[in-house]
Formats: sequence, C-alpha cells, structure tokens
Amino acid sequence: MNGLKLGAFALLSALTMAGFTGCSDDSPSTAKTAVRSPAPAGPGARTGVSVTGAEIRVPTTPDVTAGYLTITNTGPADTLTGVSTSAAAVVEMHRMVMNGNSMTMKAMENVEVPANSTVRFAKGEMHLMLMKPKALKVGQEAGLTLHFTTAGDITVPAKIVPVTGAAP
Ligand SMILES: [Cu+2]
Repeated sequence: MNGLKLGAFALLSALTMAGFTGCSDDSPSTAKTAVRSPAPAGPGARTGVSVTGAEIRVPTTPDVTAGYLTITNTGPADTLTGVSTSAAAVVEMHRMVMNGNSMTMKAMENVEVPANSTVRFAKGEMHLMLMKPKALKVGQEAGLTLHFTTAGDITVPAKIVPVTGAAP
C-alpha cells in the first residue's frame, strides 16, 4: 500500500516537473463539435454524455500510472460511478487536494456530472489512477469503460502517451 502511494506520488511529481499542459487542451474544440452534430450513435448518445480525449501515460513503474479524459454532458445530470479497463488491475478516480502546503490525492467513489457540463480529468485536477498497469507502450491504445448511473457504460479508446511528451 505504501509502495503504491509512493509510486503514485513519484509519478505525479514527475508529471508536474515535466510541466504538462498541452495534451488534453487540444480536444475540447473537437468534443464540442462532436456533441453539437446530430445525435451520435452509441452508448450515451441518448442521454447526451460523451467521452473524449482519453489518454493514459505510459507506465514508468509497474505500480501505477495516470489517465485523463473529458466528459461532456449535454443532457440531464448523471453520475460517474467508476472506471474499468483490461489494461490495469484497478482504476481509481482521484482528486488533488491542498493539505496545508502539500498536495495530496483523494480517492472518489462517485463523480457528479451536472446537466450541461464538462467534467475534466486533467493533470493537476481530477485524474484516473491505474493501479498495476500492464506493460503499455507509447502509441498503443487501451479501452477505458466509464460506468454512469444514467448513460450506462461508455467505452472509449485511450491513447498511450509519453510521460514527458518527448524522448529524453
Ligand atoms: Cu492519484
């Protein structure tokens, strides 16, 4: 348990130092276009929930890696009750919380997705923690399945992306 936590903190520190910004900022415009266009087929279409920009950082330890995505909801309020993948043993939903002068991570059981809202799992905010990830390689894809109370299960392909954005 301690090992996992340390691994997670080390990873987040590395991500913070690398100064990630751009990766998930490219997707919102695409996401907006996608949900504006006539009712996309597939899960979630009925309720207006869509998931875009899913990424998983290539694991640098066998213990944990981070995942990011954007949920766009053009319909009524929904609740994300969990995420699963075949690419890791467990997926946790975390939130960064300031605790005095230090950032800590808090696991969430549920994430509310208000009506007509965008909910982002992005660096430095809410994020997914994939525990015991498989040996994923940059350029591969892994499916992430999001479980919603109303929209049901929505599965999206997540790109495996470099931790630093560029080879050292
Ligand atoms: Cu975390």
